[in-house]
Amino acid sequence: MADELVFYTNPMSRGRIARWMLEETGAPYTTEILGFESSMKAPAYLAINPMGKVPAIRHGQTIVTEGAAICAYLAETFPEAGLAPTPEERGSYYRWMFFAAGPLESAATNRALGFHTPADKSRMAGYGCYADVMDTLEKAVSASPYIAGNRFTAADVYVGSHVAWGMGFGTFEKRQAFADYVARVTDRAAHARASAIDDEAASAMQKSA
Ligand SMILES: N[C@@H](CCC(=O)N[C@@H](CS)C(=O)NCC(=O)O)C(=O)O
Repeated sequence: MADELVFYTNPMSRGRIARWMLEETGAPYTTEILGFESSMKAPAYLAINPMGKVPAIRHGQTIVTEGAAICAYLAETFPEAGLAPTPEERGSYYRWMFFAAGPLESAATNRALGFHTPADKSRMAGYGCYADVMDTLEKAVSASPYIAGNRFTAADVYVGSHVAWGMGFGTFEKRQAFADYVARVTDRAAHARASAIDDEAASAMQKSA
């Protein structure tokens, strides 16, 4: 029997990245929706993710947290989906997935919170400064149709989600290359399915609040 796959999320969160990736795999999974101030901080969930944050998955006895790790784990665990990198794609795949999880996420979050790296201290910050991160991202999404080459991989689920969110929430500059990349990577049935599921769950939560 296949290992049970359980997805812990909130539809108004980075859990949407993992939902998209789960839908891409085609693997059956069950969803546990958690409330931010309630079940996400309860002992049962803290045993899964001591950070009290979503997303997380449990696959059999294996727990994976962190959106990027979930994307990479699912791509390797369900190779039939064809979203893990080939040897030729591997370098760019990991490079840009880690870039998005580290420098990109930190630069965008700090900026949104009003923190700007002092020019003489950018050497200390892993992301240097926001402007360099945006310029680097633009080069990365323009170098090839997809972030790791000529075909869609799990790295596009992760990087594409960040770019789409950043543009939507105004934490990224609105550059044409970003909009074009988002349009390319989100034009997929799994993305549409995942969005519909989370939109419906979000509206049900809002109605019952
Ligand atoms: N580094 C984590 C961040 C996860 C995260 O911050 N999730 C937010 C929602 S978008 C959360 O669960 N916040 C609840 C809280 O911190 O109380 C990842 O990339 O998955």
